[in-house]
Amino acid sequence: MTSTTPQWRVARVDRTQVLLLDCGATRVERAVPLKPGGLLERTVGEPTVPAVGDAVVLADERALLLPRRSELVRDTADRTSHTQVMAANLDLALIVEHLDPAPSLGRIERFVTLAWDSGATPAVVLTKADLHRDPSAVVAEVQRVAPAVEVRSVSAVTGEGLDDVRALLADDLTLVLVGPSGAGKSTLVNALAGAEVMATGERRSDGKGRHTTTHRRLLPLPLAGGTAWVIDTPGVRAVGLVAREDALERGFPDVVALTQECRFRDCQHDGEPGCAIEAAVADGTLDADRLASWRSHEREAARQRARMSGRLAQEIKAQGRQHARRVRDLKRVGKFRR
Ligand SMILES: Nc1nc2c(ncn2[C@@H]2O[C@H](COP(=O)(O)OP(=O)(O)OP(=O)(O)O)[C@@H](O)[C@H]2O)c(=O)[nH]1
Ligand SMILES: [Mg+2]
Ligand SMILES: [Zn+2]
Repeated sequence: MTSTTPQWRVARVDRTQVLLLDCGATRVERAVPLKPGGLLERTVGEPTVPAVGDAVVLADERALLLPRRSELVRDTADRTSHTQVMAANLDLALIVEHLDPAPSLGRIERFVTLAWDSGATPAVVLTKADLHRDPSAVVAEVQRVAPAVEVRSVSAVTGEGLDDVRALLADDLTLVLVGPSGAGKSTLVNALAGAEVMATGERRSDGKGRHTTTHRRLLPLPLAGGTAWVIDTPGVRAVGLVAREDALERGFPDVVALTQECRFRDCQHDGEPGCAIEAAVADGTLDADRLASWRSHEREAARQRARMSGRLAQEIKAQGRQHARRVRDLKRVGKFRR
């Protein structure tokens, strides 16, 4: 084992407690109660809501969260600007979609942007290859919306493509699986582990109940040369974007390269002369849908950023009001005394 793995990591988060996993030799699990509000103390900074994958030190029976080296954050589409940390301390984000029914290219694009923003490397895994006539055609289609990202197809039924996914893993690497419900995330985890470590959506013979994943979970994943750490997550349909500009640039390198060829640096790609984007759409080099995605990602991320700063501004204003009230009260007391 390498020495970089922290001994304790958050394996599951519930309302009132977290389950810690000893990632050293023992693999012992241990429940630790949370503070009110589901918070856990940190070694640095205010207490925070823990995320699966967080590294923890236990000191005098107290659990302290260590700083995160990466986190996958999505917008929960709340009225307020609440965001949710889906997983922490990741190296690889496997974006899992089924080949049949057809994968959602829009969702893949969004997850690619989120993954680049998280600090992890995205890769796309298209499952249920056994149900599709021509997986390589879909791989090529997905590759177009995910340039510079590994795209693989697998079948948990035939085992086809599993080695291609294993090739992305390494000792001590942490990966998360994200994608819609029924994509086959838990099935893929089991296939990689070579054992049934997660319950899957297999319909029971009595036709009752489906074992969809309800909690995010960190598990050890034994490899030929070591152990990787895998985080399985419940399916998500919609992916709210929270992204910095550089994440968008990494998700859309094809579009960004073109913008650099526009005549004007601040080109809005809206009828300006010498616009390389419009020229590329006209000659078919750039897909109009791809351009539309890029524009909508930019708008959404900008909106999310504005909401975030709006909330921050509101908090500061509220603090200011409180302060003003206090000053007023003090003055009133002062007047009263005089
Ligand atoms: N034919 C076929 N079926 C698959 C494959 N992988 C998964 N399935 C089936 O797809 C269904 C859903 O699989 P799960 O692994 O539970 O899907 P999931 O992504 O974990 O779903 P959630 O936990 O709800 O997010 C199950 O019935 C699996 O047996 C595959 O490669 N081929
Ligand atoms: Mg699952
Ligand atoms: Zn332009």
